[in-house]
Amino acid sequence: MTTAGPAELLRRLCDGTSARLAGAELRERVARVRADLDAPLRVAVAGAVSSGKSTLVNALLGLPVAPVDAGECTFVVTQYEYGEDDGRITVELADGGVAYSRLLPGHRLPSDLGVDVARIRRLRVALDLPSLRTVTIIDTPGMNTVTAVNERAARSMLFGSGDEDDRAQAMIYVLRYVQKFDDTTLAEFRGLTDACGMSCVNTLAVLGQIDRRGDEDDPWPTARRLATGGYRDLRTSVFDVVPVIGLLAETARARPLDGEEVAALSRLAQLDEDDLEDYLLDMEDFRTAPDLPVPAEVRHRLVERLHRYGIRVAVDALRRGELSDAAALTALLLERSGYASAGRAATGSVAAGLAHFARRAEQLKSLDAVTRLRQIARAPALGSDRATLDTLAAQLDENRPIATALGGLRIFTAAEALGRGTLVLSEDMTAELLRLARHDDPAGQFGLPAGASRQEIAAAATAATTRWRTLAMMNEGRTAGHRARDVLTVLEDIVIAALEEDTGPAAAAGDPLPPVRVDSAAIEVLRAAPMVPADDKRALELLLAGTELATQLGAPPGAPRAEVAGYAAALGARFRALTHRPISLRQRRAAEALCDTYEAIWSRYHQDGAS
Ligand SMILES: Nc1nc2c(ncn2[C@@H]2O[C@H](COP(=O)(O)OP(=O)(O)O)[C@@H](O)[C@H]2O)c(=O)[nH]1
Ligand SMILES: [Mg+2]
Repeated sequence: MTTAGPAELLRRLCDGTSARLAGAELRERVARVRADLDAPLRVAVAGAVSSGKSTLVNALLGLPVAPVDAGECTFVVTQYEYGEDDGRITVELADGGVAYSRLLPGHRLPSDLGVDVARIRRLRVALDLPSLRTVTIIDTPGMNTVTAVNERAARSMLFGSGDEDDRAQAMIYVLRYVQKFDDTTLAEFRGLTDACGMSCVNTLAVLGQIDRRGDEDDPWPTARRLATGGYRDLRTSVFDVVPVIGLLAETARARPLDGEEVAALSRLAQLDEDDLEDYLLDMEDFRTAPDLPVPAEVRHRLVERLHRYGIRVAVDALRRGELSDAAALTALLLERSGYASAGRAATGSVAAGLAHFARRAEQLKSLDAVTRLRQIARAPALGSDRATLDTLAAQLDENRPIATALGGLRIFTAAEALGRGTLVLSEDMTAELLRLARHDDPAGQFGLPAGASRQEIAAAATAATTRWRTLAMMNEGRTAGHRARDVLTVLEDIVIAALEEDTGPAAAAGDPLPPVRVDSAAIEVLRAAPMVPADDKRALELLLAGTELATQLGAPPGAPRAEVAGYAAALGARFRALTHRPISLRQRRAAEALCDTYEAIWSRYHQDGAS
């Protein structure tokens, strides 16, 4: 089970390919894929102009670095990445040139970089933040329409160039003021994620500025309802839909209120409640009213940092005498921003979504690397380079060992196919697949409570395998069939893992299980085939010779049922891999017959063992 991870396999593939390529340009492209596997995951924050992207970026970084609202830099793609030389800015120019600059004191981007903005392709800002060791955050200029753009144009707008190598590997998409998800919004959103190569495994949708929605005192109940509905509508395109008040998160995490501002809020808290409420109805009134006991300039800052809801939250708490100091106020604002959800839930908040990306960084980078390597393999090339690229393509073919070894990525590929419509599923199986893709722990993957036992997990996974095996068989030879097989294989791995951990002393040996009847004609076909690996031939000989089920499968005599089932599942998977190799139709039929035999043993004894 614990073989080299997908990223490691891809690193080796890149190295092997580079070593054989003669063309410098091709070698360079492969080298970039390789380098990105070792670099932090690139997460782009995208969305319409003024949706609150830069505000959210500041909250994510915990620094007031991204310029909000005005300023030229807001039109430039800005990448915040880990670097020990904190504050260094690399200005990448459209013509390939590079210039350097530095952040201003207090971690602020200067409004003038000494270069005409039109010439800038991208800014890279180095920050010495531990959180950036796993993810790089990209602030994007945003766009106001997503319709009728081609892929390249969509990507250039988002990531600064249509270049595949600059593409983000995950995306946080900020939606503003969506009161409901109508069909046009949904279609646009799906079109955009598709064009950017994003899917439900690497896209998080954020409902921003929820404090500006509606006119209730507490915007949260509506926001949560909207997010839940949004997830239902967007679930095949996004991993989660989370509400946040980016402004409060930014204030709490990146620019806490100073003494003057806290004092001003205390003075406002002493005013008559209704009077203050009247002023707050119109932010412009509040800012400019001549008769308030706080300087207009400070009020202006309060509006900028807290806006109406934040001011109300702070003033209410101060009135009730709940805030002892500025730190308590910051904590309250952070809590009300909804930035982080309670506990360590994988879903429900921006912080949880980002942590989820960080945990899956290796897998998401691998997914991106596979896509890019497939593209490179299709590039025009001559002579030996053509042969090298063809080999690369063959190794990435979805039926080959490397793709099969990409483990849990297979769930992601299936989830992507679901989003693209190449895999069509019933409501139940859609939910099942998305749960598998969304959760990291087996219990969560099967919708079981967190403390579910291995037996419960094995039982749920086994029940799921039945559904996916049927689907795979109904779609044999088609994309949907391949994807269903992918899911099936992952489910079987989960069953095996749950069973393996279960074969402790408690699982005592019972009476030997009766031998299974074998299809000797099929076995002979495979034993005669040169393509069949020696190990598999040996497994076939055991199947013929064994006098009890355990020894037929190569397990110790008298092995417990659960263990026998595990052996059968592993053998079933091996012979299924064989059906994907270039063998004759007759050989394929034989391999399939053996798969069926092993799978039948596995489902019979596993289910007995679980009940
Ligand atoms: N009330 C409120 N205002 C916000 C929020 N997030 C951003 N803003 C304001 O919206 C404006 C645009 O924000 P900005 O981050 O520059 O948007 P961008 O163009 O998407 O980068 C700024 O004035 C922000 O202060 C929020 O959660 N609540
Ligand atoms: Mg911005």
